[in-house]
Amino acid sequence: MAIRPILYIPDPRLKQVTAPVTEITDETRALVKDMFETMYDAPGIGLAAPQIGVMQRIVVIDCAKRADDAEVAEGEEEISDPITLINPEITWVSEETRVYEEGCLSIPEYYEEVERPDRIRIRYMNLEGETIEREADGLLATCMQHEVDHLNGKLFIDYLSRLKRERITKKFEKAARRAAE
Ligand code: K2U
Ligand code: ZN
Repeated sequence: MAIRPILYIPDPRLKQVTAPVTEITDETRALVKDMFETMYDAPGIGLAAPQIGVMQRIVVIDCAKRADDAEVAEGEEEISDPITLINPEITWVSEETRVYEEGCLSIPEYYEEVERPDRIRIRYMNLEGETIEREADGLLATCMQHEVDHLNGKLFIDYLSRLKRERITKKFEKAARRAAE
């Protein structure tokens, strides 16, 4: 088990389309364990493999409330609901949309409102190789769409105005140049 470094923009790997998983191996299982450990440590409620530099179509998610979540009442039991999505495909989206203030572990400390379909149907393979098709709504649907975007090299800032997007990317490009000096 290892906490892996999370890539920040403008790393070009975050803009690449990732490759489907063709076989679930011990290496895949070890990678998923590292992805969950990295996500919980961040902390986050989702993480896509390209965010740790692995260009495969793998996502981990856990949108359940945990004791460290401010909304969890004192004494409420700590719960978690880890979901592993291999080769996820969104097969249907609702016309109804929902606006959520999104952030991204690869674009730290920036939060902007993004409008996305409120309900989705998603098909994926789990770590046991079973094909799952399920519906999701609310925050889980937002998170799933955010993560599937990562697998296609798309970031939440791509939904913002060019002005807002460029203001954010310029800050990270400047920081990357300084780090390279
Ligand atoms: O993919 C990532 O960068 C992790 C994202 C997942 C996410 C983004 C927007 C909306 C929902 C999920 C987050 O940075 S995880 C941090 C977080 C925690 C609670 C609520 C929203 C975002
Ligand atoms: Zn993200």
